[in-house]
Amino acid sequence: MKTFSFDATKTNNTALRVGIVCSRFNEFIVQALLDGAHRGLEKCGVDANNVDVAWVPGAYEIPVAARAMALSGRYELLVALGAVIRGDTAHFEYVAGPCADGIARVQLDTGLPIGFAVLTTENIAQATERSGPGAGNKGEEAVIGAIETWHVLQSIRTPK
Ligand code: INI
Repeated sequence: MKTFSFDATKTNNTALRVGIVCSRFNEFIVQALLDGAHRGLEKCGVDANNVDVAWVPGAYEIPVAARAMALSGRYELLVALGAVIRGDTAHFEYVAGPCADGIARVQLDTGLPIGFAVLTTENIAQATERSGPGAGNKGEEAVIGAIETWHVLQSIRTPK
């Protein structure tokens, strides 16, 4: 029996190339998620020179940018960062649903792991809680989760 299980912070990740898609809507929250993502990359030992960040206007545009990054062949894994906050406009569902569905579709169509930290919250306080400098920053969690998933997929494809 083989078991494929990894602690991403204990694997060798220096050569991993990471693409991050950020949405500018609610930018102060997304910037805090990006700060968390950088902390996660550092904890996992990813070389900062191997990380690209693409900013799009809103969460609705994240899937198409993630798809372009995935199809470029230049990244082992991607991370999606955004903040959809219900109070902001009436079309919360029209943005949050397609964003999540689109990212899931890109992930399955391309086979690239995509860490998902597009917050969908009722208010700014909930979004702030999930994007702070300490534990529980969803950007940091998404990076570490995507790296873990990449190692699992590698092992499934080419078991040692
Ligand atoms: N985009 C977000 O990222 N978060 C939101 O909360 C949001 N709201 O509430 O409207 C939002 N809308 C913009 C959308 O993502 C697109 O950028 C826009 O519709 C242009 O295509």
